Amino acid sequence: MKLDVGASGNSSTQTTTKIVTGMGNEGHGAGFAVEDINYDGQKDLILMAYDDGSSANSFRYRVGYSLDANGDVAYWSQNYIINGVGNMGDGAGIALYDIDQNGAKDMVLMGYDDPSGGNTFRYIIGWNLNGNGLAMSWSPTVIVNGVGDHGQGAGIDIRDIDNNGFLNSSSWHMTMHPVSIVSNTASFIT
Ligand SMILES: [Ca+2]
Ligand SMILES: [Ca+2]
Ligand SMILES: [Ca+2]
Ligand SMILES: [Ca+2]
Repeated sequence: MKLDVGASGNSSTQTTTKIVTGMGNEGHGAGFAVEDINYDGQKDLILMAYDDGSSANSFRYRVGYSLDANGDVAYWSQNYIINGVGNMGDGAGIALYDIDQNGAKDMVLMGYDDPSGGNTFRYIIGWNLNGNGLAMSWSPTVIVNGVGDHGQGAGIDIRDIDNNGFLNSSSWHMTMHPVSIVSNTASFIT
């Protein structure tokens, strides 16, 4: 973890490498997010792996609470396992945002699915995480056209890209790297 990164991307200090036990034997991608999951004023770290089961894949994650300036956490949650979005993946990502703006964070898990032929971005939304990092309900899988037949990684972010007053409207935008942008409305996914 690099600390105090400047405009040049350089950092005068960085932590030692942190090694955390994984959540399976084979993976098709991984991601992380930093948010205050239990609303105690301290940031928490979510580590996610897109586990490659012999057939269906699964998302696996755990929450590390109270991330400190050394990059250490106070304690970890148990591992949570969520059904994946296909059998093969070329990358995966996680993003947290209160999409439906009800005060509780929502979690988007994305797998860049790799069937033979064209790939697809596939994501599910876990609505309204509790303090343990568990979603109250999950959306169906949403499938978005991919950007090629094979990939070597993928990621996801949620931003108000066109600055259309995100907080005052129902529209939201999700970027799936490298180039696919999904615009959506909260009403579409509730
Ligand atoms: Ca916290
Ligand atoms: Ca598999
Ligand atoms: Ca929410
Ligand atoms: Ca493919």
